[in-house]
Amino acid sequence: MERTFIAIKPDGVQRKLIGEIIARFEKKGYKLVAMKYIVPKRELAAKHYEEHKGKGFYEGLLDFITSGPIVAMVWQGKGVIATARKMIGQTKPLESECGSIRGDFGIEVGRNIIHGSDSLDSAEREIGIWFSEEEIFDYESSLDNWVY
Ligand code: ABT
Ligand code: MG
Repeated sequence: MERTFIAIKPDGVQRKLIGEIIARFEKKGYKLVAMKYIVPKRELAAKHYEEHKGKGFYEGLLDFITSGPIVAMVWQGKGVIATARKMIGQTKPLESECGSIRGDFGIEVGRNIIHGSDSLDSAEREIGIWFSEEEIFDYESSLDNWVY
């Protein structure tokens, strides 16, 4: 089953959006298979955002993402990588559709609330950075038959 890495960023946590965001993914039918609440070390954040190294916003981005607790998660289900990106919205909240998380709750690109992997490659890479195999729990659920 497909998996993606989702993180509620420090602004999402501070703005009390944890429950709202998790509820959206649960109600969609996706399964939470891993979760941790941490203040990321700069080294971890740098690995996560290595594709942006050298860009003007990179150091500020690392300052921001390491500035407080985040909720790091792995969500599982059919089409979850692309669908999570749709549920999240565009990088710039003001360009995001209403109904998406950033469209409903965000304004600034540097305060865009949530992260979601943008491809199968990045999902696998990011899950590997944030979680070990033993921290991921795939479990049988009686609801599965009603979602699929
Ligand atoms: P992430 O989910 O954080 O990866 O955002 P997304 O994939 O939608 O957008 P990308 B391009 O990966 O941006 C990563 C973070 O960098 C911030 N950013 C990006 C800026 O601050 N200025 C910019 O011009 C761009 C392109 C937004 C993203 N995260 N935050 N916070
Ligand atoms: Mg990205």
